[in-house]
Amino acid sequence: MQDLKALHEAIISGDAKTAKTVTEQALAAGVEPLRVVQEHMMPAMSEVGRRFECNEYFVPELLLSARAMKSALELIRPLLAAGGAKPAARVALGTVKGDLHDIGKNLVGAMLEGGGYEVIDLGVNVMPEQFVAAVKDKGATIVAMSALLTTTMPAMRTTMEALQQAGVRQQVKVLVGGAPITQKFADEIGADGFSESAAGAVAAAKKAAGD
Ligand code: B1M
Repeated sequence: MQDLKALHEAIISGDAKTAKTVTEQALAAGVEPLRVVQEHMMPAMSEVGRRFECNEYFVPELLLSARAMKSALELIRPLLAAGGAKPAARVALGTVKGDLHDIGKNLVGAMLEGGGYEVIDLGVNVMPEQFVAAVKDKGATIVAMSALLTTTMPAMRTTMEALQQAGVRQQVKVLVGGAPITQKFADEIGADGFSESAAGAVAAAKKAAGD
């Protein structure tokens, strides 16, 4: 059995090399990819967040931990995304304006791809107009927005308004998620779907699209 405690520790200490090596070994030993993420990587990031909150960690430590998590996630992402047949729909995915957090968004993208969706990843700090353009010019029928900061939650509402003003709101389903987002907030801004986890995003997309 792989000692995945080492992965947990590597993420907390920002040791990308060890995080990658331990993940490689775990996957080679047949540990289920989603288990590695949910049971080891995400709790490690929660601990990093806790340390940041009580001033034990500062932004440089957050960056190192995020880099360690991303390097391990790079190995897992293709495995989560594998197996989709023909795309169910095209999803424009991004972290909203003002927000640079992309680890959760990337996981959501991988899960959606694994669930058979074609994902146009617009990246981070995505302006409302960029979401609109993805619908108009790239034919996205689902808009999926992620926010990690309470201060960037309003950008979800602004994006909803931009979709409305551009006359494309009726032709898309909008999904929202991210640590501070709740079903109540999703309802308030008129989103069609909400999920608190990356795994749940696929079910939320299917439900919103009536699949
Ligand atoms: Co920042 N940060 N950060 N940060 N950061 C948080 C979010 C914070 C909670 C830390 C804390 O105080 N405990 C706090 C926000 C507080 C608040 O808003 N109330 C915070 C802060 C304050 C900040 C800065 C303002 C710090 C500063 O500069 N003073 C700054 C803001 C920068 C900006 O965005 N403009 C900042 C910067 C950063 C880094 C760049 C250093 C780095 C991000 C690196 C990166 O993403 N490339 C970072 C990190 C790493 C974190 C924490 C520690 C970890 C986030 C993470 O990756 N989690 C975070 C604390 C925490 O979460 N415990 C924190 C792991 C990831 C898998 O989970 O993203 O929640 P998460 O995604 C989940 C679900 O939320 C969901 O699925 C995912 C998997 O299940 N989900 C969706 C996400 N999107 C979804 C979309 C969906 C559905 C589900 O449908 C569309």
